[in-house]
Formats: sequence, C-alpha cells, structure tokens
Amino acid sequence: KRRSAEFDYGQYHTLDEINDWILNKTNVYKSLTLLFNITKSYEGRMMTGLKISTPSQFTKPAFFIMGGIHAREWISPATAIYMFGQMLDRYKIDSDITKMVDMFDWYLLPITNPDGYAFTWTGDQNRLWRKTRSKHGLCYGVDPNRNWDIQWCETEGASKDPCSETYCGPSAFSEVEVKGVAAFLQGIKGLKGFIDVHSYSQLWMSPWGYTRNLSKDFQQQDAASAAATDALHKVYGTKYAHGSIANTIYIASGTSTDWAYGKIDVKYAFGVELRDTEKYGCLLPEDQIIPSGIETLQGLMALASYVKDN
Ligand code: ING
Ligand code: ZN
Repeated sequence: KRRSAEFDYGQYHTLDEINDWILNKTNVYKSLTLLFNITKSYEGRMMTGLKISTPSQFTKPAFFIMGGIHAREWISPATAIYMFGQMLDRYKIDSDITKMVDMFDWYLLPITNPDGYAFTWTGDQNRLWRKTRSKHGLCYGVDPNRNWDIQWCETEGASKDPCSETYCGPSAFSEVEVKGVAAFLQGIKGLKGFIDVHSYSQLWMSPWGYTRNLSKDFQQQDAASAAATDALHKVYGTKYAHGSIANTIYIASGTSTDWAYGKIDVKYAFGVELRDTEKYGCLLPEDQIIPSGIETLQGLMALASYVKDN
C-alpha cells in the first residue's frame, strides 16, 4: 500500500495545506478519487473538493459533506479531512470502511468559506472570524449560512445589519461561494445525503431551521440522526443531542441544510455541530481532532447505512 505524504491529522492546517492534501490524495488514489472545483471565492481563492467514487457497475447515490462554512470552526474541516483520509487509507483494509465507501459517491468540500478561513490564520485578533469577507459599507462579511435562497432573511434567525454576525447579505446567493456550492449541488445526480459541518455544541440536526414546525420527513430524518449519534456515543461516550435545527439550537433562516432539503429535495440533509459543548468552543485543542474524527466517522458510517436503506 502506498504511503500518503506527510500530513498530520492531529493538527489544524492552512487552506494551502488542505488543498495540497486534496492534490496528494487524488495523486495517490487515482482510480478512487477526483478533484473538483466549485468556483473562485470573492478574494480569488479556488474552492477545491475531493470526490471518492469506487468502481461499480451501477450508478450510486451521492453524499455531500461540506465543512468550514464558518471560518473559525476549525474542527469542522479537520474532522471532515480525517474521515475522508480514513475512507481512502483504509479502503479494502477495514471492512466497515469499505462497505461505507462503496455505498455512495462521496463528495467533500472541506473549506466552503476560504477567504474567511484564510483570515482566521492571519493573527489572534482575527481567529474568531465567522463570515465571508465581502464588503458592505463599513462592515465586512455575510453569514454564508444565512445566504441560501430559502426563506432568505425572512425570520428572526438572520439579520439585515451588515455588521451582524448573522448578516444574510444584500440578496439571497449574494456570496459567490454560496452560489457556487448551490449550483454544484444542483448538478449532482442522485444526491441523497448532505451534511454541513459546524462547531460547536455536539448536535446532529435536521430541517427545518427557519421554523419550529417539523418537516414532513422529520421522523425518518431524526431516526437517522439518532443512529448517527448512538454510534458516535459508543466510541468515547461523547454526548450529542439531535432534533430539528430550530428546536435544537435556534431558529435560523436561509441555511444550507434547509436549502438542500427544501429546494433540491435531499431528504437526508443535516447540520452537525461538532465538539465541544462550552469549554473551548471554537478554540478546540488539537489533541481533540483525531478523537473527533474517529467518533464522527462512526456516526457517519451509521448514518450512511440508515440513509441507504431508507
Ligand atoms: N451554528 C449554526 C449557525 O449557522 C446551524 C447552526 C447549523 C444552523 C446548521 C443551521 C444549520 O448558526 C454555528 N455554530 O454556526
Ligand atoms: Zn457554524
């Protein structure tokens, strides 16, 4: 088995290092992977992702995972990268991994907000930046998880103030990154699963975010979340709550998860909040990256099986 280049999964990485990791994986696993590009960001950074697709006679359903939509939530890309690294490095070695990988065409966009992510690496005073970096009068940034074209800025769960952390933007899909991901998602045939990975709070959530009313598929969506969090919990005892977004965390409108479910009909669309609950928040120590990766991978495996069968 070929060794992958030096990449320490137990550390946080810059955008360039993450893009190099994608390049490396696509070079090492040529027959299993493809690199995909979404678009260039507001500041001109390429948004690059990794697709895993193992040989099959049949067209497989697709599963899309996006991380780093909020710049400061570093555990999100780190965990997602760990999981996809394991899915490649242990394919045909670990039977559970092999089964899971073979179930879907897997798409990973590790950094959905590259300008914001790069900004959080430019000094301690910028480490907790959340939004994109587009300019709106005196303030910078749109919340890319309030910018999707579904009940856009219609409820209390988003702000019209450009200086707010939940600014919905001047219009739905004003952010080139968000618009780009939406177009890419629309182009995926047979998209059956979707996860937008955030931190922190340890929650596995399904639509809706814009209303406390439950979706018509809530029972199945939440059963899938329960399967995921049960499997995750078995690894180290980490407790995740699950439920609809609005009833579990707060009302949020114009989110990626609502859009994936409401606009492109992905029944199994989730918003996941990774570790921790309050101690470190977005400044989660690096020694928790691999444990987060290991437990979340078990959750994802259980979720994938549920989604496949339902
Ligand atoms: N929390 C999310 C936010 O965008 C969320 C909550 C996640 C809402 C997924 C909808 C879907 O506010 C954080 N921490 O960003
Ligand atoms: Zn977030």
